[in-house]
Amino acid sequence: MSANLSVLAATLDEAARTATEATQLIETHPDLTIEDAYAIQLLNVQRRWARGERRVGYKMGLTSRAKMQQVGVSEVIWGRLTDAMRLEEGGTLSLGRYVHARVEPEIAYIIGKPLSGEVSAAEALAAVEAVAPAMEIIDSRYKNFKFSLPDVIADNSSSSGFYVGAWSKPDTDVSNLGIVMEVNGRAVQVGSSAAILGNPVRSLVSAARLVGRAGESLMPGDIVLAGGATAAHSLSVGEHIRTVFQTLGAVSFTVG
Ligand code: OOG
Ligand code: MG
Repeated sequence: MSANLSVLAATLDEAARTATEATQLIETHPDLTIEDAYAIQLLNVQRRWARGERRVGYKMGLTSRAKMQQVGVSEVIWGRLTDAMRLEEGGTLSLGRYVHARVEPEIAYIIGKPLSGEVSAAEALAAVEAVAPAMEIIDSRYKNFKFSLPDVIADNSSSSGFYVGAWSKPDTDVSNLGIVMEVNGRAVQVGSSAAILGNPVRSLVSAARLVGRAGESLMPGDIVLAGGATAAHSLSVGEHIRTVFQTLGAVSFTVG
């Protein structure tokens, strides 16, 4: 199977680089396991590193019911972030670089102390250096944004970009913050950070466990995106997206 995994990885890497749709891997490989899928994800992140991108952290996915329902997959997943995915807050996003990009409100953590394996919420919080409001650009490479659990994991959990706003102190309470995502001034998604596993710190606990299982650790300086708090919004050219987070501030960009 391993020779095959690199062929499958190459297909997804090509789809991401050229912003073209790919067919779901399980259509041709119905036996693809979760383990295979994470192996494919790692192969493609290694390709990115080989092209000069740098590791900057992790993203958690499907940590809220709204997200699980929107994509029809209900397992917490994770992916890897590189510096090339970081987008300039307040800038213009070129939609042509993506297959069918969506945006979702997230909470970002920056890690101050290594964290891996089974940790308590208190231990996870103690490892946080700062928290910030964030938005993630997700762009499933699969046709119609439709995928199975192994498909989405192999596709680096749809990760393609992220915006981070101003950092706040690590003891800022982000357990239940109101969130409003606006498109051209009109609210399109309204929610709370509590939608993220009841408290976004639980996403950090899951991140430590899941990356630990893969032999990795959340490291000082790493950014961790806790997962979308609401369903994602499909982007169109001309939209100004602004998400306001109670007490943390706002994050915005324009779609060009
Ligand atoms: C999968 C990625 C999920 C989140 O925050 O829940 C995700 C997808 O929706 O394409 O990033
Ligand atoms: Mg997300």
